[in-house]
Amino acid sequence: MTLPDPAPARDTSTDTDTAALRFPPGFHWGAATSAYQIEGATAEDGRTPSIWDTFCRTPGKVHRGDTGDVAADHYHRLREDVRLMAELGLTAYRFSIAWPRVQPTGRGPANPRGLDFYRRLADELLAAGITPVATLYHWDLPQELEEAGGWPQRRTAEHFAAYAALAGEALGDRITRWTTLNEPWCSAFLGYGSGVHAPGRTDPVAALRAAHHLNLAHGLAVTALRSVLPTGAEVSVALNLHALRPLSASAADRDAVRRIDAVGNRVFLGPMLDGGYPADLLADTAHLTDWSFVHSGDQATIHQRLDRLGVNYYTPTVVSATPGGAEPARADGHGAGSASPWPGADRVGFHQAPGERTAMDWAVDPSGLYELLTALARSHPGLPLMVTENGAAYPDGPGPRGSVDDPRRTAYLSAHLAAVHRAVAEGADVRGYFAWSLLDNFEWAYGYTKRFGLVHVDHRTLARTPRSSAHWYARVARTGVLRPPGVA
Ligand code: IFM
Repeated sequence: MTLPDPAPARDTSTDTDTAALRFPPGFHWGAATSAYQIEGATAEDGRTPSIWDTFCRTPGKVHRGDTGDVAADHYHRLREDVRLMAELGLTAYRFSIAWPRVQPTGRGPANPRGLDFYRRLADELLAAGITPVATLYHWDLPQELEEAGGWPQRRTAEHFAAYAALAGEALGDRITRWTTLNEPWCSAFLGYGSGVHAPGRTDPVAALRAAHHLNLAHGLAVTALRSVLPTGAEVSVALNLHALRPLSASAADRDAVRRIDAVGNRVFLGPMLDGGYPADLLADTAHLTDWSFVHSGDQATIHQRLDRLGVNYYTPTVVSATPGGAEPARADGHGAGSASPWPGADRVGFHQAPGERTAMDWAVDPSGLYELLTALARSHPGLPLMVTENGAAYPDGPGPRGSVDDPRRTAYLSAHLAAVHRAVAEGADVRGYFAWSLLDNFEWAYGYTKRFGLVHVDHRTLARTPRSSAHWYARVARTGVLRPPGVA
């Protein structure tokens, strides 16, 4: 995909439309989570370790040595959490299925107790009038598959397709909205490139191989799901697309944008939506690999019709042709690392976007979301879009009366929803919005230090308290109308 001709970086943090905005009827109002970040119960009912269980126990990888062992204890509080969702007026809930819970070790037969948890979750959601939206892979590769080579190995894609068929077959009577992968860019380039995510490898060629096998896994899984799901079921993928800005209008900075667009966006959009890897990506990485791991027929396997494309967005990325600025791994928002997560673009510099920042140090800039949605609507007309993640970390906790006031999160969500509305008004077919996240959770290498929840979780007692942003979001979800924060 070619992003719109990028404009030089500017402060767009106040680009918010403050009039009351009505969303289309049937628009999904959701919240999203992922298994390892909230479930806990990592050693219960037959679940085996994933690469994140191992990574958390590797000294120095995760802040304070935090783990997902308990997380938000959602595994034991499923009913309470669905009740909360109903109180918040959610019409859809996006969660992920833990591969090592439903198919321990990543191969072979299903684990009935693992499947049962997701059956109960889906049943509770359906009884509350909330549409379940399941993601098959949100980064928790069974450790045994990593030991057999992980995503750089082709077999992992084949195992993933078998897991997709198994999950679809067992749960497809209740769950009809499926997403193959969440943010495969993070799995490939943070997991195998910069090493700031599990499994923590720092090998650019392994990262490119992983990206291809994640693409292949997606294509195989779409076919596998469609062969077992009822007619009318929807299949999608959720990509964290980078909204890119050059530091200046110079030709060199614009070329840096092209490089990052290739290895950040088009490495997935190309094969999934357009039927092949972009020529400039192959050229940029030719000194690293000849891409012979792409076998004949792979591109056709990956290029599957999708019912939705999920877009995850938090902040824009500002790049220049000269190294420098913020550390690359920080500027792309996922922790500092010594190795680059960008094969073929090592000499690109990353810079902070202007404007207010969240607790992740990410600039608040809703115009990036608007640009991504309108660019996708132009480049892929007829493909419905979903905002599958968007949100902000702020540390706000309970005040003296026990309530949690988080006006900055409300302002963030409101401004981004206004950007979505603007894209819809200009013709983008956006079918829903999922706030990240329902609950405060395990924020990967940051451990429990970053809080993204609409609902505050006391990590000691595990008590849940909806923040003021949750009450505000509930009003928007119930009415389908976005009013400026503070206006009833
Ligand atoms: O918490 C993560 C999530 O798992 C994937 N998308 C980005 C979120 C915030 O960093």
